[in-house]
Amino acid sequence: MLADIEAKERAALEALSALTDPNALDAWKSTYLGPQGALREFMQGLKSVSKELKPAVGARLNQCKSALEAAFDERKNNLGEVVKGPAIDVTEPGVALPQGCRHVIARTIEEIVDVFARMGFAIADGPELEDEWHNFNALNIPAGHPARGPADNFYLGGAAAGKLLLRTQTSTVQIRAMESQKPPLKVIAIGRVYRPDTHDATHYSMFHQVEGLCIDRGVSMVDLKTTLVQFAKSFFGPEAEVRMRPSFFPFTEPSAELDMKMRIKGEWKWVELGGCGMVDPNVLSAVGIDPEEWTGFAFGLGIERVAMRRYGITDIRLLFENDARFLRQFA
Ligand code: FA5
Repeated sequence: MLADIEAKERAALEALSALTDPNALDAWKSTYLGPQGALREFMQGLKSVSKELKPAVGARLNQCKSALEAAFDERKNNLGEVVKGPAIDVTEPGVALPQGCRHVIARTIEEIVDVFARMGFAIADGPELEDEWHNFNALNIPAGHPARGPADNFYLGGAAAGKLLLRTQTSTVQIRAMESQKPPLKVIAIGRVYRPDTHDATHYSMFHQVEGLCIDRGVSMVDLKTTLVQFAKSFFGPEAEVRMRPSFFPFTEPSAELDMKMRIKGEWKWVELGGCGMVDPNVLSAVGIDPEEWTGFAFGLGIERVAMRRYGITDIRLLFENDARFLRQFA
């Protein structure tokens, strides 16, 4: 019987190594290791083996079973790998992953923050979803003012509900900063603002603004202009200049439109960047700051316009189309 076991084991191992189809593995297993398989037959034959030989034959059968099971497991793993695909050649050059880059607006924001931080401005923040107090009332824009109309604002639930809207300007953060901090204070706020403007080369319905606010004793227009001149020179280079044209904003008095002289395609031109002025006494009173003791200046610039001028981008829509070929140019 020992010779038969030996022969069967050899036959089983040869059959196993000849297998190439993983689906044939199960058939092999039931032929040799299954309940009706060859090994089982030997086990049943053990009954008729003489008492003296039984322990040796039993031990040989157990050894044969372990050997076949181990060989089966190994073959199964090998065939499994063949099915998964060809082995990886680690010496092949890899596939380079495309490298991303920061968006030109994100970069511009970082550069603006850097310049104002060096001038001693802290960062203030506020929500994009605002109430009427912060977007209008506290900014001296009373009920019934045309700027509060539904054509100029994204109200939630329609103008009639009129409680919450997407902020139209970062000037809302002026109010939040003055509500939460005592003067003197010197902050900038950067963020998204929303207006139902028709999209064209210089207008978008969502864009970014940088707001500046400085409240102290004896602050004047001279401080405002000095700050903006310093910003222009640090950001655009020593030849940059700013100029102010008289304008109107409900929350500043006097108010001005801010132009910067920039090099556009090699030529120096005046470009409008935003609004500015001295904080209106009504605004200071609305947040509980005594306008007899404190004065302040504020400004608000459109960041897309700054970036467009700086990088010679002629259409604002390019900034929001997410075409990687366009954006990669400014990496
Ligand atoms: C304001 O938003 C005032 N809050 C600015 C201000 C702050 C004045 C503090 C005084 C004191 P204005 O609506 O002009 O002002 O917008 C400021 C700038 O945002 C514009 O000069 C322009 O650069 C940019 N801007 C305005 N509308 C759009 C738009 N639809 N798309 C892109 N940029 C815009």
